[in-house]
Amino acid sequence: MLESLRSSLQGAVKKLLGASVVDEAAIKEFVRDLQRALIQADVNVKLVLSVTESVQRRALEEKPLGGLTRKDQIVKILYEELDKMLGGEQEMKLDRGKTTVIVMLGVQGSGKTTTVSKLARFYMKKGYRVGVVAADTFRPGAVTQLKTLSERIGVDIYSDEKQGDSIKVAEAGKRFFERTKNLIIIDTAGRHKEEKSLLDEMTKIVSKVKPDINLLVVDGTIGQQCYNQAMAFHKTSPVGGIVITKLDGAAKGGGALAAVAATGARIYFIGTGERVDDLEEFSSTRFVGRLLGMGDLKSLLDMAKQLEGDVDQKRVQRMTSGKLTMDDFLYQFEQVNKMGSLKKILDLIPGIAGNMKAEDLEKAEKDMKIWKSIIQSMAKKERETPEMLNAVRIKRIAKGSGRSEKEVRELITKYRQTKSLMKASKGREFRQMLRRAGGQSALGG
Ligand SMILES: Nc1nc2c(ncn2[C@@H]2O[C@H](COP(=O)(O)OP(=O)(O)OP(=O)(O)O)[C@@H](O)[C@H]2O)c(=O)[nH]1
Ligand SMILES: [Mg+2]
Repeated sequence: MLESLRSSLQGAVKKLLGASVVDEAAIKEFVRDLQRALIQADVNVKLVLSVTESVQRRALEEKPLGGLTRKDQIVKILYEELDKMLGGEQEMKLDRGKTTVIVMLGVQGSGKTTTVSKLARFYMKKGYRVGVVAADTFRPGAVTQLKTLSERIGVDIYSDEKQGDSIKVAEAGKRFFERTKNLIIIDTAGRHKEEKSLLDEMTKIVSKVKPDINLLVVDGTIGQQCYNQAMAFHKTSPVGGIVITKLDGAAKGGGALAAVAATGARIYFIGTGERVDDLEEFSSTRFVGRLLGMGDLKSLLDMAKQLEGDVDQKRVQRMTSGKLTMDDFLYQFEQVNKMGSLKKILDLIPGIAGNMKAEDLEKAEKDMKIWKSIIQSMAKKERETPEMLNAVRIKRIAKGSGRSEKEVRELITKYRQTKSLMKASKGREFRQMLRRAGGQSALGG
């Protein structure tokens, strides 16, 4: 899917990762490569410029998060900006406890009927009781098409070939399934090429059938031209979402996605082929991850967010003023450890390697676990004033935590070193570490 966009984006990233230095010139070249890739995929030029401008600005300004190299950071920025361009997370939520009625809308040949059966299959697999309604009374053969598809997937269908009024069929179908199904999907005729009559039709159906969700089906092969359809729909449909079809092999698919997202409409699904299983719930995060050929982007971004939001200000103030309790000590190592986990996720991504060595990380993680159990066996006043830890107390703590006295002593040594380091540098080191971890705002700059 979107092969050419994928390969050109990956090419740009590879080039960046292979550069010997990441200076302004390299960043600008990277940005030019991105522009070329996106424009080729029919992403609107203005949009391309605004996205790449953000990438460039952030790449030049932002300091890498702890444990990340500058290159990693730039790839992360690209992720985030593409994710934003495609609208972020936007799942279609159904309430199993009630009957949800979905009406499909869209111009001729956009893929409505196919998508009805794809959706039916998708939700049947999730255990929904689904019924579909053949309310396209306009095109000869439309009912037969839906019947054939429905038979193939074993979904119940309501149709009435003697009824020529599509709205009557839709209403009757809704009534027919209302009590036995919890999801009713209504296929409609797509006779209109232009937006106005499509919207008029939609308004009519919506006012009569009162669906819970309107789904506009747009053909992804038309690229950024999707914008107008999606915009008109988004403005008039408060309960709507969009399905973009034919993204398999569509050279302009990237443009279609970006154009629809730019309207603020939610992209719920994408169609990726003619078969009934060729439907995917759209998650821009997952999608961008695949586009860039990288690992679990979502966990990466979550982790980065956590690092950014997690700094405990009071504690930092206390620590950097030269006081340090055992809990503070543990906290500090936990922060470092989080960066370690971030590194692990980054390692899933081919071509990216952070600064930390794997063995170091493993050891730190192991130490942390041991220290945690030891500190948990200390009395509250011992944690607050570790200076009072004498031989007797050490013995007791070792016993309580199931650790050796040697390990307890090691912890205390490490604690002392950290404390004197903090004192000597007035907490500068720790501040720096947190800053690298993205805690600037919590530290006031
Ligand atoms: N490659 C590909 N083809 C698709 C996809 N979705 C639909 N199609 C094809 O597009 C054509 C039109 O699909 P339909 O589902 O009949 O479209 P429609 O909107 O119901 O058309 P009308 O009822 O005439 O308005 C069919 O040949 C489908 O097989 C998709 O995701 N990928
Ligand atoms: Mg149809």
